[in-house]
Amino acid sequence: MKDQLPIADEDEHNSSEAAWCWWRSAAKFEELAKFKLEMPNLSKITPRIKVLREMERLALIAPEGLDELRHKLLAYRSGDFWMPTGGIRKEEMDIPPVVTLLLVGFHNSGKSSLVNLMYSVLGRSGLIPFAQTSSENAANQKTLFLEEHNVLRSMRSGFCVYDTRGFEYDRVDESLEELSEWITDGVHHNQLCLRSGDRLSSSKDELGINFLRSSSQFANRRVNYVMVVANVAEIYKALKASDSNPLEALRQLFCSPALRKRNEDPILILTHGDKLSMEDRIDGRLKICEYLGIMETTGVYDIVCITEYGLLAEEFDPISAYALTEAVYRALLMSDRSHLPKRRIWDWAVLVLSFFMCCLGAFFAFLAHFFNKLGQRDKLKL
Ligand SMILES: Nc1nc2c(ncn2[C@@H]2O[C@H](COP(=O)(O)OP(=O)(O)OP(=O)(O)O)[C@@H](O)[C@H]2O)c(=O)[nH]1
Ligand SMILES: [Mg+2]
Repeated sequence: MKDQLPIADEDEHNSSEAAWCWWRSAAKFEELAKFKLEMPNLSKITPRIKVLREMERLALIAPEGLDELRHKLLAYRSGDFWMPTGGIRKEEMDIPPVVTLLLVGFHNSGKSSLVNLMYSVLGRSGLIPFAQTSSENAANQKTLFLEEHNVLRSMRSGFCVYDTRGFEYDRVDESLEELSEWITDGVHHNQLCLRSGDRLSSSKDELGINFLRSSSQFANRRVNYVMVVANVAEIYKALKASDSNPLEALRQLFCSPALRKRNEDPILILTHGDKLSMEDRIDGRLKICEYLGIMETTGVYDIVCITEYGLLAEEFDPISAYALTEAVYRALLMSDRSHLPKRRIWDWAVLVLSFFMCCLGAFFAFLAHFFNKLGQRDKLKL
């Protein structure tokens, strides 16, 4: 592994390497090297330099770190990253058999492409597409069902990833309601995501197939962690055209009460960065993080989801491959930290008793109101 910050050197880097290390010709990159040589003056480390440093960290770790992290994920069993706290044993915790990671984001942000990249990087499936991606001009290809993916392609897999239907920028309220339902009620494979304004399929056969597909015989999963996928190119271009709606919609999604229940930020994955110039790509990330009120280098990953035909993602873009693996690893760490203790008989008894007391209270309030009204009517008659 290289022991110092690699600085762009035309002779050393072939063209494909230059493509993954896209940030190395940034204006501030030379400054980053200076920080490495001198004692860093922390006040001079701007957010832009922090992003460059983070990208260099990924580039340094990626070649050896990818295999290591992939093995950790292959060996992972639900609850493995749980830390004993509060004097409670692991058996007393409510840990699901399979940890569920939910991918959410706006239409065409790249959720299904990200799932395919996970199969390629983690399940070593080459380029077989498992999730249906949308082509920009074919509306009927968008994801309409929730899909459960075992991206490691292993029977012992300790986690699964859910691909969801994309939200619309101009219907954020409806999207947040749908998200809240997924988080509260759980999700299952092939769950149909119907929205007002959807034209239901007229063909009887298709209706039958849709009904069977969405059968609730599939296991219901409690959502353990959420990853928000955002199209940085779309948001940044809109901002440049003085349209802040996509960014505001992303903020509402990212900060929605449903995702705040555990008081932790979801992981943010920025896709489509390859459609921007290098400076705009960094600028887009900074603007989004600033608007969302999050650190530009913690829990945020810039991942390009497309692969060149015939190449595994890790050969084509090892840094995106590593960043994706780290994002999944981080999501599992965070979800294992958030398990709650199992409910015991006593907890259930208290819950039932509180419910009963509430009902009783409501009943007496109703009686008081009723007799009060009756008394007033009798008084008027007298
Ligand atoms: N250039 C580029 N294209 C991408 C990237 N990620 C996804 N795409 C393309 O963007 C389009 C939409 O990607 P999808 O993965 O279908 O998006 P989605 O979020 O699943 O869309 P819905 O299911 O409709 O919500 C496809 O044509 C992908 O090939 C990326 O990082 N860079
Ligand atoms: Mg999709």
